[in-house]
Amino acid sequence: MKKLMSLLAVSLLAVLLVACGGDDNANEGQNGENESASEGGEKIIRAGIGLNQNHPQYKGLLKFKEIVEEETDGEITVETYHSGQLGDDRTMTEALQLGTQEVTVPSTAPIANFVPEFSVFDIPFLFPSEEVADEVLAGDVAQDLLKKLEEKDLVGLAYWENGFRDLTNSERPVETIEDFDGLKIRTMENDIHLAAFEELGANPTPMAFTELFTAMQQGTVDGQENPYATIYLENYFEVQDYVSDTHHVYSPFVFLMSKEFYDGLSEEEQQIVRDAAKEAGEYQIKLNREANAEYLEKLVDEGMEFSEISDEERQKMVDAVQPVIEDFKDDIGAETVDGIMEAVEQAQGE
Ligand code: KDG
Repeated sequence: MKKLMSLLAVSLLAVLLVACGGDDNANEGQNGENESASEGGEKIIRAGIGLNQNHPQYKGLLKFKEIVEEETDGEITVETYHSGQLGDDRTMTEALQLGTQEVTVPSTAPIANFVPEFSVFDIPFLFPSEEVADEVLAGDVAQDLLKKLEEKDLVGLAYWENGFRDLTNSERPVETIEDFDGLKIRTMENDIHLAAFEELGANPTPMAFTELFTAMQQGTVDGQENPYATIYLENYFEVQDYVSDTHHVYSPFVFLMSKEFYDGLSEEEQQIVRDAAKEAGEYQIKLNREANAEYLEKLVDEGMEFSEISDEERQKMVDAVQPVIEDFKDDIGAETVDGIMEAVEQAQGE
């Protein structure tokens, strides 16, 4: 009953927002008074994300809008929504399945609730670098995973980048594995993340991104983990004191489209949205890496205390979470785990 009420509340909010045409600046000229994804032949893409308008993810979405509207001479228009205006990663993905929204770009972690194989990317310490991640995500195993989404009425058009995730908290500096002890850490809604932080000695709790800032502000959780760009651009330095370069997971984003909407496009339009998602993705990843390189310093300027994790301590963390891989291998699918791990080794030239 509670889930139905919250889904109804989110849908009502989403409809109200769409009726108002979303982010006024980005959706100028939109009449907004439409409930369906097409108006008099013109097709409308309602694209929503959880992060705010300053994040490279939103800049990527605006680039997608620019390309699609240009390439289709306005036959397809894109309305963009940020900061969870249309809901959180799970409710927006469900909206794509229902056909009440056309695009969202969640992390792989919440997508695993729809296609379990996507949890492979949330195996801690899987990717040693962004370069290796790029090569693996462009590879056959990762590209085939995108096709699995169609079984769930979703179309995966491209991988974008959230990035390497780092820990913040308001209790104490985290430099050793012992420092995790009992910390109440918010994780994304993903069982592997929960299990990994339990193995590290923390007390993890899954939570939607849209609830995170308030939870830290009210002390419901002590900390969280996200890339530096998100920590800075979402102002987490206002409610967190310590940041550590745990780099414990590399999070890809997946550019998702509603299959119902995609199937309703002409072949030419399908190619345009596919190419646009890729091109805008390359642009987003470039901005994202510049942001993540720049924002740690800004976090320290804002008063956060930075702790560098030594290789020795990081190895202890890597060892501590190894059981998680064996525990979840069957849930994810052994073929997918072996395929991605092999691709990581090949990309590292081993
Ligand atoms: O827009 C994407 C966000 O909603 C989410 O994926 C961010 O990494 C994230 C988190 O911690 O939930």
